[in-house]
Amino acid sequence: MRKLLFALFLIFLTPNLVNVVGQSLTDANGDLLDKSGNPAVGDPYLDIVEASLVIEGSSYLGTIKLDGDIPSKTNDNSIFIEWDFMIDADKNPSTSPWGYFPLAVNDIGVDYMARLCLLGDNRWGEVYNGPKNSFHEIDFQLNGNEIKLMFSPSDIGGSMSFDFVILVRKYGNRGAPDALIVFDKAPEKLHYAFQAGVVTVQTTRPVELPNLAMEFAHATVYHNQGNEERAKDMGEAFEYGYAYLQQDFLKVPPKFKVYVYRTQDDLIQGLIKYSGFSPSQADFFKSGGAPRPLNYLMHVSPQFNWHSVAHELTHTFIEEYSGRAYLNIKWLDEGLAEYESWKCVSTNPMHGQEEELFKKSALNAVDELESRNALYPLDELTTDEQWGKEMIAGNSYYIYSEAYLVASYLISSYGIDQVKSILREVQNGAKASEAVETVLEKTQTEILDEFKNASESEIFKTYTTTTAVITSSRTEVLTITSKTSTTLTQEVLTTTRSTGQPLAIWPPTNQILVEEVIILIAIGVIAIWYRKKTKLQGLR
Ligand SMILES: [Ca+2]
Ligand SMILES: [Ca+2]
Ligand SMILES: [Zn+2]
Repeated sequence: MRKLLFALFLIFLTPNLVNVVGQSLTDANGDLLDKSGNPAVGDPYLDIVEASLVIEGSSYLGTIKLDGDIPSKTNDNSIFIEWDFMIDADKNPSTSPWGYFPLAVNDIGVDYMARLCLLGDNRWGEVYNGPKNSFHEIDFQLNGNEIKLMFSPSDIGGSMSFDFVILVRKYGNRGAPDALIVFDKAPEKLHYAFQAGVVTVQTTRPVELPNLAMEFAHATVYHNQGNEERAKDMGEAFEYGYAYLQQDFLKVPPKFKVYVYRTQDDLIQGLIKYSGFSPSQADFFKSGGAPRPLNYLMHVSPQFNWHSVAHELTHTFIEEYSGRAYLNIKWLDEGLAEYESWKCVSTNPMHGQEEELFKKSALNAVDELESRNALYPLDELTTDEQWGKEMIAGNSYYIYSEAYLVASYLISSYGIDQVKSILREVQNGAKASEAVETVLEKTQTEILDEFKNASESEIFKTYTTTTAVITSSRTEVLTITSKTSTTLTQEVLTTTRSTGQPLAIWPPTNQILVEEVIILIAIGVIAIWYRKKTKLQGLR
Protein backbone atom coordinates (compact mmCIF):
# COMPACT_ATOMS: atom_id res chain seq x y z
CA MET A 1 0.00 0.00 0.00
CA ARG A 2 2.72 2.43 0.93
CA LYS A 3 4.46 1.63 -2.30
CA LEU A 4 1.31 2.45 -4.17
CA LEU A 5 0.94 5.73 -2.34
CA PHE A 6 4.51 6.59 -3.10
CA ALA A 7 3.98 5.75 -6.72
CA LEU A 8 0.95 8.02 -6.77
CA PHE A 9 3.00 10.72 -5.12
CA LEU A 10 5.58 10.37 -7.85
CA ILE A 11 2.97 10.59 -10.53
CA PHE A 12 1.80 13.90 -9.18
CA LEU A 13 5.25 15.16 -8.39
CA THR A 14 6.99 14.30 -11.61
CA PRO A 15 4.79 16.40 -13.84
CA ASN A 16 5.30 19.36 -11.58
CA LEU A 17 9.03 18.96 -11.89
CA VAL A 18 8.67 18.80 -15.64
CA ASN A 19 6.45 21.82 -15.55
CA VAL A 20 8.96 23.90 -13.74
CA VAL A 21 11.14 23.48 -16.76
CA GLY A 22 8.07 24.23 -18.87
CA GLN A 23 7.57 22.58 -22.19
CA SER A 24 7.41 25.15 -24.81
CA LEU A 25 5.17 24.60 -27.77
CA THR A 26 6.34 26.43 -30.82
CA ASP A 27 4.37 27.77 -33.73
CA ALA A 28 5.50 29.08 -37.09
CA ASN A 29 5.93 32.78 -37.85
CA GLY A 30 3.70 34.48 -40.37
CA ASP A 31 1.14 31.66 -40.55
CA LEU A 32 -2.02 33.73 -40.08
CA LEU A 33 -5.22 32.73 -41.89
CA ASP A 34 -8.39 34.54 -42.92
CA LYS A 35 -11.88 33.23 -42.18
CA SER A 36 -11.84 31.05 -45.26
CA GLY A 37 -8.54 29.48 -44.28
CA ASN A 38 -6.43 31.34 -46.83
CA PRO A 39 -3.05 32.77 -45.84
CA ALA A 40 -3.42 36.29 -44.49
CA VAL A 41 -1.31 39.02 -42.97
CA GLY A 42 -1.80 40.75 -39.65
CA ASP A 43 -0.07 42.57 -36.84
CA PRO A 44 2.79 40.70 -35.13
CA TYR A 45 0.85 40.48 -31.83
CA LEU A 46 -1.65 38.23 -33.60
CA ASP A 47 1.03 35.72 -34.50
CA ILE A 48 1.61 32.93 -31.98
CA VAL A 49 5.26 31.90 -31.80
CA GLU A 50 5.39 29.95 -28.56
CA ALA A 51 3.10 28.74 -25.81
CA SER A 52 2.99 26.60 -22.72
CA LEU A 53 0.52 25.28 -20.20
CA VAL A 54 1.68 24.22 -16.74
CA ILE A 55 0.31 23.62 -13.28
CA GLU A 56 1.48 26.25 -10.83
CA GLY A 57 0.34 25.66 -7.30
CA SER A 58 -3.29 24.69 -7.67
CA SER A 59 -3.84 26.62 -10.88
CA TYR A 60 -3.25 26.29 -14.55
CA LEU A 61 -0.91 28.84 -16.00
CA GLY A 62 -1.21 29.31 -19.74
CA THR A 63 1.35 31.39 -21.59
CA ILE A 64 1.15 32.66 -25.14
CA LYS A 65 4.14 34.38 -26.71
CA LEU A 66 3.52 36.50 -29.76
CA ASP A 67 5.68 37.92 -32.46
CA GLY A 68 5.15 41.46 -31.19
CA ASP A 69 4.09 43.42 -28.11
CA ILE A 70 0.45 43.29 -27.10
CA PRO A 71 -1.18 46.70 -27.49
CA SER A 72 -3.13 48.32 -24.67
CA LYS A 73 -5.83 49.35 -27.11
CA THR A 74 -6.84 48.92 -30.70
CA ASN A 75 -6.65 51.89 -33.10
CA ASP A 76 -10.25 51.30 -33.98
CA ASN A 77 -13.00 50.85 -31.39
CA SER A 78 -14.78 48.28 -33.51
CA ILE A 79 -11.82 45.88 -33.42
CA PHE A 80 -12.11 42.94 -31.05
CA ILE A 81 -9.11 40.71 -30.38
CA GLU A 82 -8.90 37.58 -28.25
CA TRP A 83 -6.05 35.28 -27.24
CA ASP A 84 -7.51 31.92 -26.27
CA PHE A 85 -6.92 28.53 -24.77
CA MET A 86 -9.70 26.44 -26.34
CA ILE A 87 -10.29 23.46 -24.09
CA ASP A 88 -11.90 20.10 -24.81
CA ALA A 89 -12.31 19.15 -21.17
CA ASP A 90 -13.85 15.74 -21.78
CA LYS A 91 -11.56 14.91 -24.72
CA ASN A 92 -14.70 14.32 -26.75
CA PRO A 93 -15.04 16.11 -30.11
CA SER A 94 -18.78 15.36 -30.11
CA THR A 95 -19.47 17.60 -27.13
CA SER A 96 -18.89 21.19 -28.12
CA PRO A 97 -21.18 23.71 -26.45
CA TRP A 98 -18.95 26.50 -27.77
CA GLY A 99 -19.83 25.50 -31.33
CA TYR A 100 -17.97 23.94 -34.23
CA PHE A 101 -15.30 25.72 -36.18
CA PRO A 102 -12.84 23.05 -37.31
CA LEU A 103 -10.89 25.55 -39.38
CA ALA A 104 -9.82 27.22 -36.14
CA VAL A 105 -9.89 24.48 -33.51
CA ASN A 106 -9.12 21.47 -35.69
CA ASP A 107 -10.52 18.26 -34.25
CA ILE A 108 -11.48 19.22 -30.70
CA GLY A 109 -14.98 19.77 -29.26
CA VAL A 110 -14.61 22.94 -27.18
CA ASP A 111 -16.22 22.87 -23.73
CA TYR A 112 -14.36 25.76 -22.08
CA MET A 113 -12.30 28.71 -23.20
CA ALA A 114 -9.85 30.82 -21.21
CA ARG A 115 -8.99 34.06 -22.93
CA LEU A 116 -7.69 37.58 -22.85
CA CYS A 117 -9.99 40.02 -24.62
CA LEU A 118 -9.27 43.45 -26.05
CA LEU A 119 -12.06 45.72 -27.26
CA GLY A 120 -11.10 49.34 -27.84
CA ASP A 121 -9.09 50.17 -24.72
CA ASN A 122 -10.90 47.64 -22.59
CA ARG A 123 -8.87 44.58 -21.65
CA TRP A 124 -10.02 41.65 -19.54
CA GLY A 125 -9.42 37.96 -18.86
CA GLU A 126 -12.29 35.50 -18.68
CA VAL A 127 -13.35 31.90 -18.86
CA TYR A 128 -16.29 30.80 -20.96
CA ASN A 129 -18.03 27.86 -19.34
CA GLY A 130 -19.70 26.01 -22.21
CA PRO A 131 -21.84 23.57 -20.26
CA LYS A 132 -23.25 26.47 -18.22
CA ASN A 133 -23.06 29.01 -21.04
CA SER A 134 -21.61 31.56 -18.65
CA PHE A 135 -18.55 33.75 -18.27
CA HIS A 136 -16.45 34.79 -15.35
CA GLU A 137 -13.33 36.87 -15.02
CA ILE A 138 -9.89 35.40 -14.49
CA ASP A 139 -6.47 36.90 -13.77
CA PHE A 140 -3.99 37.66 -16.46
CA GLN A 141 -0.55 39.22 -16.75
CA LEU A 142 1.00 40.96 -19.69
CA ASN A 143 4.65 41.44 -20.30
CA GLY A 144 5.64 42.78 -23.69
CA ASN A 145 4.83 40.05 -26.15
CA GLU A 146 3.78 37.54 -23.51
CA ILE A 147 0.33 36.79 -22.07
CA LYS A 148 -0.20 34.73 -18.95
CA LEU A 149 -3.68 33.48 -18.12
CA MET A 150 -4.46 31.94 -14.74
CA PHE A 151 -7.38 29.59 -14.28
CA SER A 152 -8.20 26.74 -11.95
CA PRO A 153 -9.27 23.17 -12.70
CA SER A 154 -12.74 24.12 -11.41
CA ASP A 155 -12.92 26.78 -14.12
CA ILE A 156 -12.84 24.00 -16.67
CA GLY A 157 -15.19 21.53 -15.04
CA GLY A 158 -12.51 20.02 -12.79
CA SER A 159 -10.75 18.48 -15.76
CA MET A 160 -7.14 17.40 -15.18
CA SER A 161 -6.76 15.71 -18.53
CA PHE A 162 -7.93 17.53 -21.62
CA ASP A 163 -7.17 18.47 -25.19
CA PHE A 164 -6.59 22.04 -26.27
CA VAL A 165 -5.79 24.41 -29.08
CA ILE A 166 -4.38 27.93 -28.80
CA LEU A 167 -5.99 30.67 -30.86
CA VAL A 168 -5.63 34.36 -31.59
CA ARG A 169 -8.57 35.96 -33.35
CA LYS A 170 -9.14 39.46 -34.63
CA TYR A 171 -12.68 40.59 -35.47
CA GLY A 172 -14.05 43.80 -36.92
CA ASN A 173 -17.47 45.22 -36.09
CA ARG A 174 -17.06 44.56 -32.34
CA GLY A 175 -16.80 40.84 -32.90
CA ALA A 176 -19.80 40.52 -35.22
CA PRO A 177 -20.54 37.17 -36.87
CA ASP A 178 -19.04 37.59 -40.28
CA ALA A 179 -16.34 39.97 -39.12
CA LEU A 180 -13.50 37.55 -38.36
CA ILE A 181 -10.58 39.19 -40.10
CA VAL A 182 -7.60 37.05 -39.30
CA PHE A 183 -6.53 34.31 -36.88
CA ASP A 184 -3.64 32.14 -35.85
CA LYS A 185 -3.81 28.71 -34.26
CA ALA A 186 -1.45 26.27 -32.65
CA PRO A 187 -0.97 23.48 -33.38
CA GLU A 188 -1.55 23.61 -37.11
CA LYS A 189 -3.25 20.21 -37.13
CA LEU A 190 -4.99 18.22 -34.40
CA HIS A 191 -4.35 19.42 -30.87
CA TYR A 192 -2.27 19.50 -27.70
CA ALA A 193 -3.11 17.06 -24.94
CA PHE A 194 -2.63 17.88 -21.27
CA GLN A 195 -2.30 14.87 -19.02
CA ALA A 196 -0.76 14.48 -15.59
CA GLY A 197 0.73 17.93 -15.94
CA VAL A 198 2.46 17.20 -19.21
CA VAL A 199 1.58 18.62 -22.60
CA THR A 200 2.05 16.45 -25.64
CA VAL A 201 1.38 17.27 -29.25
CA GLN A 202 -1.21 14.97 -30.70
CA THR A 203 -0.06 14.28 -34.22
CA THR A 204 -2.24 11.37 -35.22
CA ARG A 205 -5.81 10.44 -34.57
CA PRO A 206 -7.20 7.14 -35.75
CA VAL A 207 -10.00 7.47 -38.29
CA GLU A 208 -13.35 6.60 -36.71
CA LEU A 209 -15.93 5.84 -39.35
CA PRO A 210 -19.51 5.53 -38.10
CA ASN A 211 -20.13 1.83 -37.55
CA LEU A 212 -23.26 1.66 -35.40
CA ALA A 213 -26.78 2.02 -36.74
CA MET A 214 -29.74 3.83 -35.20
CA GLU A 215 -33.07 3.36 -36.97
CA PHE A 216 -35.50 6.18 -37.66
CA ALA A 217 -38.66 6.08 -39.75
CA HIS A 218 -36.99 7.48 -42.88
CA ALA A 219 -33.30 7.10 -42.20
CA THR A 220 -30.68 4.84 -40.74
CA VAL A 221 -28.29 7.01 -38.79
CA TYR A 222 -24.74 5.65 -38.62
CA HIS A 223 -22.55 6.85 -35.77
CA ASN A 224 -19.76 5.85 -33.40
CA GLN A 225 -19.90 4.48 -29.95
CA GLY A 226 -20.16 7.35 -27.50
CA ASN A 227 -21.84 9.59 -30.06
CA GLU A 228 -25.37 8.30 -29.56
CA GLU A 229 -26.82 11.56 -28.34
CA ARG A 230 -25.59 13.47 -31.36
CA ALA A 231 -26.84 10.70 -33.67
CA LYS A 232 -30.25 10.85 -32.02
CA ASP A 233 -30.38 14.63 -32.34
CA MET A 234 -29.44 14.57 -36.02
CA GLY A 235 -31.91 11.72 -36.66
CA GLU A 236 -34.64 13.79 -35.03
CA ALA A 237 -33.67 16.81 -37.09
CA PHE A 238 -33.89 14.65 -40.19
CA GLU A 239 -37.34 13.30 -39.33
CA TYR A 240 -38.56 16.75 -38.41
CA GLY A 241 -37.46 18.11 -41.77
CA TYR A 242 -38.82 15.07 -43.59
CA ALA A 243 -42.28 15.47 -42.04
CA TYR A 244 -42.30 19.16 -42.80
CA LEU A 245 -41.04 19.02 -46.37
CA GLN A 246 -43.79 16.63 -47.42
CA GLN A 247 -46.22 19.53 -47.17
CA ASP A 248 -44.54 21.41 -49.98
CA PHE A 249 -43.15 18.47 -51.94
CA LEU A 250 -45.43 15.48 -52.18
CA LYS A 251 -42.92 13.06 -53.65
CA VAL A 252 -40.78 11.73 -50.84
CA PRO A 253 -37.32 10.23 -51.22
CA PRO A 254 -36.63 6.62 -50.22
CA LYS A 255 -34.99 5.76 -46.91
CA PHE A 256 -31.77 7.65 -46.30
CA LYS A 257 -28.42 6.69 -44.92
CA VAL A 258 -27.19 9.44 -42.62
CA TYR A 259 -23.54 9.37 -41.50
CA VAL A 260 -22.83 11.35 -38.36
CA TYR A 261 -19.13 12.08 -37.84
CA ARG A 262 -17.23 13.07 -34.75
CA THR A 263 -14.60 15.06 -36.58
CA GLN A 264 -14.28 16.74 -39.94
CA ASP A 265 -11.33 14.48 -40.74
CA ASP A 266 -13.55 11.45 -40.25
CA LEU A 267 -16.09 13.00 -42.61
CA ILE A 268 -13.43 13.36 -45.28
CA GLN A 269 -12.63 9.66 -44.97
CA GLY A 270 -16.36 8.88 -45.08
CA LEU A 271 -16.77 10.82 -48.32
CA ILE A 272 -14.09 8.64 -49.86
CA LYS A 273 -15.43 5.40 -48.48
CA TYR A 274 -19.21 5.83 -48.76
CA SER A 275 -19.61 8.26 -51.66
CA GLY A 276 -16.58 7.38 -53.77
CA PHE A 277 -14.93 10.78 -53.60
CA SER A 278 -11.30 10.95 -54.60
CA PRO A 279 -9.02 12.15 -51.79
CA SER A 280 -8.63 15.53 -53.46
CA GLN A 281 -12.38 15.95 -53.93
CA ALA A 282 -12.96 15.01 -50.31
CA ASP A 283 -10.26 17.42 -49.24
CA PHE A 284 -12.44 20.36 -50.32
CA PHE A 285 -14.33 19.81 -47.10
CA LYS A 286 -11.34 19.89 -44.78
CA SER A 287 -12.32 23.22 -43.30
CA GLY A 288 -15.93 22.28 -42.66
CA GLY A 289 -19.35 21.46 -44.09
CA ALA A 290 -20.44 18.58 -46.27
CA PRO A 291 -21.74 18.00 -49.78
CA ARG A 292 -25.44 17.94 -50.56
CA PRO A 293 -26.93 14.47 -50.23
CA LEU A 294 -25.84 12.10 -52.96
CA ASN A 295 -27.96 9.02 -53.72
CA TYR A 296 -29.95 9.44 -50.51
CA LEU A 297 -26.84 9.47 -48.42
CA MET A 298 -26.22 12.45 -46.15
CA HIS A 299 -22.86 13.20 -44.58
CA VAL A 300 -23.35 15.14 -41.35
CA SER A 301 -20.46 17.38 -40.40
CA PRO A 302 -19.77 17.95 -36.69
CA GLN A 303 -20.82 21.57 -37.22
CA PHE A 304 -24.25 20.75 -38.67
CA ASN A 305 -27.30 21.92 -36.80
CA TRP A 306 -31.00 21.33 -37.42
CA HIS A 307 -31.03 24.03 -40.07
CA SER A 308 -28.19 22.41 -42.02
CA VAL A 309 -29.87 19.00 -41.96
CA ALA A 310 -33.17 20.47 -43.18
CA HIS A 311 -31.32 22.51 -45.82
CA GLU A 312 -29.59 19.44 -47.24
CA LEU A 313 -32.73 17.36 -47.13
CA THR A 314 -34.63 20.07 -49.01
CA HIS A 315 -32.14 19.70 -51.86
CA THR A 316 -33.14 16.04 -52.15
CA PHE A 317 -36.86 16.86 -52.10
CA ILE A 318 -36.23 19.42 -54.84
CA GLU A 319 -34.39 16.79 -56.88
CA GLU A 320 -37.23 14.32 -56.37
CA TYR A 321 -39.59 16.96 -57.70
CA SER A 322 -37.62 18.41 -60.59
CA GLY A 323 -34.60 16.22 -61.23
CA ARG A 324 -31.51 18.12 -62.25
CA ALA A 325 -33.28 21.43 -62.80
CA TYR A 326 -31.43 22.81 -59.79
CA LEU A 327 -28.19 22.90 -61.74
CA ASN A 328 -29.63 25.64 -63.94
CA ILE A 329 -31.42 27.76 -61.38
CA LYS A 330 -29.12 27.81 -58.38
CA TRP A 331 -30.58 30.93 -56.78
CA LEU A 332 -33.91 29.13 -56.48
CA ASP A 333 -32.40 25.79 -55.44
CA GLU A 334 -30.38 27.34 -52.61
CA GLY A 335 -33.02 29.95 -51.82
CA LEU A 336 -35.68 27.31 -51.45
CA ALA A 337 -33.38 25.11 -49.34
CA GLU A 338 -32.79 28.04 -46.98
CA TYR A 339 -36.44 29.07 -46.99
CA GLU A 340 -37.76 25.58 -46.25
CA SER A 341 -35.21 24.87 -43.55
CA TRP A 342 -35.83 28.24 -41.94
CA LYS A 343 -39.57 27.72 -42.05
CA CYS A 344 -39.41 24.17 -40.81
CA VAL A 345 -36.94 24.64 -37.97
CA SER A 346 -38.47 27.92 -36.81
CA THR A 347 -41.59 25.95 -35.84
CA ASN A 348 -39.51 23.85 -33.46
CA PRO A 349 -39.70 25.06 -29.86
CA MET A 350 -36.13 23.95 -29.22
CA HIS A 351 -34.52 25.48 -32.29
CA GLY A 352 -36.81 28.31 -33.35
CA GLN A 353 -34.58 30.88 -31.69
CA GLU A 354 -31.61 29.94 -33.85
CA GLU A 355 -33.75 30.57 -36.92
CA GLU A 356 -34.60 34.07 -35.72
CA LEU A 357 -30.89 34.83 -35.70
CA PHE A 358 -30.44 33.20 -39.05
CA LYS A 359 -33.18 35.39 -40.51
CA LYS A 360 -31.70 38.53 -38.97
CA SER A 361 -28.30 37.77 -40.37
CA ALA A 362 -29.78 37.27 -43.86
CA LEU A 363 -31.65 40.57 -43.63
CA ASN A 364 -28.43 42.29 -42.61
CA ALA A 365 -26.56 40.78 -45.54
CA VAL A 366 -29.19 41.94 -48.03
CA ASP A 367 -29.41 45.40 -46.43
CA GLU A 368 -25.70 45.69 -46.85
CA LEU A 369 -25.87 44.61 -50.50
CA GLU A 370 -28.65 47.12 -51.14
CA SER A 371 -26.77 49.93 -49.45
CA ARG A 372 -23.85 49.24 -51.80
CA ASN A 373 -26.29 48.91 -54.66
CA ALA A 374 -24.80 45.46 -55.13
CA LEU A 375 -27.73 43.04 -55.09
CA TYR A 376 -26.92 40.25 -57.49
CA PRO A 377 -29.01 40.20 -60.68
CA LEU A 378 -30.64 36.75 -60.61
CA ASP A 379 -29.15 35.82 -63.96
CA GLU A 380 -25.73 36.05 -62.33
CA LEU A 381 -26.70 33.39 -59.81
CA THR A 382 -28.20 30.90 -62.21
CA THR A 383 -25.70 28.20 -63.11
CA ASP A 384 -23.73 26.14 -60.65
CA GLU A 385 -20.58 27.62 -62.20
CA GLN A 386 -21.72 31.15 -61.33
CA TRP A 387 -22.70 30.07 -57.86
CA GLY A 388 -19.39 28.29 -57.28
CA LYS A 389 -17.46 31.33 -58.48
CA GLU A 390 -19.10 33.57 -55.90
CA MET A 391 -18.44 31.00 -53.19
CA ILE A 392 -14.76 30.90 -54.04
CA ALA A 393 -14.68 34.69 -53.99
CA GLY A 394 -15.90 34.50 -50.37
CA ASN A 395 -19.40 35.83 -51.05
CA SER A 396 -21.42 32.88 -49.77
CA TYR A 397 -22.92 34.88 -46.92
CA TYR A 398 -24.38 37.32 -49.43
CA ILE A 399 -25.58 34.98 -52.15
CA TYR A 400 -27.26 32.54 -49.77
CA SER A 401 -28.91 35.41 -47.92
CA GLU A 402 -30.19 37.05 -51.09
CA ALA A 403 -31.39 33.72 -52.53
CA TYR A 404 -33.19 32.90 -49.29
CA LEU A 405 -34.99 36.23 -49.05
CA VAL A 406 -35.92 36.30 -52.74
CA ALA A 407 -37.34 32.76 -52.43
CA SER A 408 -39.25 33.80 -49.33
CA TYR A 409 -40.60 36.87 -51.15
CA LEU A 410 -41.69 34.78 -54.14
CA ILE A 411 -43.49 32.25 -51.98
CA SER A 412 -45.11 35.02 -49.91
CA SER A 413 -46.33 36.84 -53.00
CA TYR A 414 -46.97 34.12 -55.56
CA GLY A 415 -47.25 30.89 -53.57
CA ILE A 416 -45.15 27.78 -53.41
CA ASP A 417 -46.97 26.18 -56.34
CA GLN A 418 -45.86 28.92 -58.70
CA VAL A 419 -42.31 28.62 -57.43
CA LYS A 420 -42.38 24.90 -58.04
CA SER A 421 -43.74 25.52 -61.54
CA ILE A 422 -40.59 27.52 -62.24
CA LEU A 423 -38.50 24.48 -61.33
CA ARG A 424 -40.70 22.31 -63.55
CA GLU A 425 -40.23 24.65 -66.51
CA VAL A 426 -36.47 24.52 -66.04
CA GLN A 427 -36.63 20.74 -65.81
CA ASN A 428 -38.46 20.75 -69.13
CA GLY A 429 -35.60 22.63 -70.72
CA ALA A 430 -36.47 26.31 -70.24
CA LYS A 431 -33.75 28.73 -69.20
CA ALA A 432 -34.18 30.14 -65.69
CA SER A 433 -35.12 33.55 -67.09
CA GLU A 434 -37.69 32.06 -69.48
CA ALA A 435 -39.17 29.87 -66.76
CA VAL A 436 -39.69 32.87 -64.48
CA GLU A 437 -41.34 34.81 -67.30
CA THR A 438 -43.60 31.93 -68.29
CA VAL A 439 -44.81 31.27 -64.76
CA LEU A 440 -44.89 34.74 -63.18
CA GLU A 441 -45.30 36.79 -66.36
CA LYS A 442 -42.47 39.01 -65.18
CA THR A 443 -38.78 39.09 -65.97
CA GLN A 444 -36.17 38.16 -63.36
CA THR A 445 -35.19 41.83 -63.29
CA GLU A 446 -38.77 42.87 -62.57
CA ILE A 447 -38.97 40.27 -59.81
CA LEU A 448 -35.77 41.57 -58.25
CA ASP A 449 -37.11 45.14 -58.42
CA GLU A 450 -40.29 44.04 -56.67
CA PHE A 451 -38.19 42.35 -54.05
CA LYS A 452 -36.11 45.50 -53.50
CA ASN A 453 -39.26 47.47 -52.83
CA ALA A 454 -40.87 44.84 -50.61
CA SER A 455 -41.03 45.41 -46.87
CA GLU A 456 -39.85 42.79 -44.41
CA SER A 457 -43.44 41.81 -43.67
CA GLU A 458 -44.10 41.32 -47.38
CA ILE A 459 -41.06 39.09 -47.67
CA PHE A 460 -42.20 36.94 -44.77
CA LYS A 461 -45.98 36.94 -45.01
CA THR A 462 -47.58 33.57 -45.45
CA TYR A 463 -49.16 33.08 -48.83
CA THR A 464 -52.87 32.87 -48.15
CA THR A 465 -53.87 29.63 -49.77
CA THR A 466 -51.19 27.57 -48.06
CA THR A 467 -51.83 28.89 -44.55
CA ALA A 468 -54.37 26.30 -43.58
CA VAL A 469 -52.24 23.38 -44.68
CA ILE A 470 -49.14 24.64 -42.96
CA THR A 471 -50.86 25.45 -39.70
CA SER A 472 -52.49 22.09 -39.30
CA SER A 473 -49.38 20.10 -40.08
CA ARG A 474 -47.27 22.36 -37.96
CA THR A 475 -49.19 21.21 -34.94
CA GLU A 476 -48.66 17.65 -35.97
CA VAL A 477 -44.94 18.15 -36.39
CA LEU A 478 -44.66 19.90 -33.05
CA THR A 479 -46.22 16.94 -31.34
CA ILE A 480 -43.69 14.58 -32.85
CA THR A 481 -40.83 16.60 -31.49
CA SER A 482 -42.06 17.40 -28.05
CA LYS A 483 -42.16 13.69 -27.37
CA THR A 484 -38.60 13.04 -28.37
CA SER A 485 -36.46 16.02 -27.70
CA THR A 486 -36.11 16.37 -23.97
CA THR A 487 -32.41 15.71 -24.19
CA LEU A 488 -31.98 18.73 -26.40
CA THR A 489 -32.82 21.28 -23.76
CA GLN A 490 -29.24 21.81 -22.71
CA GLU A 491 -28.07 22.34 -26.22
CA VAL A 492 -30.72 24.92 -26.84
CA LEU A 493 -29.90 26.78 -23.68
CA THR A 494 -26.33 27.04 -24.77
CA THR A 495 -27.07 28.25 -28.23
CA THR A 496 -29.86 30.66 -27.45
CA ARG A 497 -28.62 34.17 -27.18
CA SER A 498 -30.02 37.51 -26.30
CA THR A 499 -29.61 39.65 -29.38
CA GLY A 500 -29.23 42.75 -27.24
CA GLN A 501 -25.95 41.43 -25.86
CA PRO A 502 -22.81 43.06 -27.19
CA LEU A 503 -21.58 40.56 -29.71
CA ALA A 504 -17.98 40.78 -28.74
CA ILE A 505 -18.70 39.39 -25.31
CA TRP A 506 -20.49 36.42 -26.75
CA PRO A 507 -18.20 33.98 -28.43
CA PRO A 508 -20.94 31.44 -29.03
CA THR A 509 -22.87 34.02 -31.01
CA ASN A 510 -19.91 34.88 -33.13
CA GLN A 511 -19.14 31.27 -33.46
CA ILE A 512 -22.51 30.07 -34.55
CA LEU A 513 -22.89 32.74 -37.16
CA VAL A 514 -19.36 32.48 -38.43
CA GLU A 515 -20.06 28.81 -38.68
CA GLU A 516 -23.08 29.41 -40.82
CA VAL A 517 -20.94 31.19 -43.29
CA ILE A 518 -18.50 28.35 -43.19
CA ILE A 519 -21.17 25.73 -43.60
CA LEU A 520 -22.40 27.67 -46.56
CA ILE A 521 -18.95 27.86 -48.02
CA ALA A 522 -18.66 24.14 -47.84
CA ILE A 523 -22.12 23.55 -49.23
CA GLY A 524 -21.08 25.62 -52.18
CA VAL A 525 -18.05 23.51 -52.68
CA ILE A 526 -20.20 20.67 -53.82
CA ALA A 527 -21.23 22.72 -56.80
CA ILE A 528 -17.63 22.81 -57.84
CA TRP A 529 -17.09 19.20 -57.03
CA TYR A 530 -20.22 18.26 -58.90
CA ARG A 531 -19.09 20.19 -61.91
CA LYS A 532 -15.77 18.41 -61.90
CA LYS A 533 -17.42 15.07 -61.52
CA THR A 534 -19.91 15.67 -64.28
CA LYS A 535 -17.10 16.78 -66.52
CA LEU A 536 -15.15 13.69 -65.66
CA GLN A 537 -18.10 11.49 -66.40
CA GLY A 538 -19.07 13.46 -69.48
CA LEU A 539 -22.61 13.84 -68.26
CA ARG A 540 -23.02 17.35 -69.57
CA1 LIG B 1 2.10 31.63 -35.64
CA1 LIG C 1 -15.77 18.23 -25.71
ZN1 LIG D 1 -27.54 24.12 -50.41
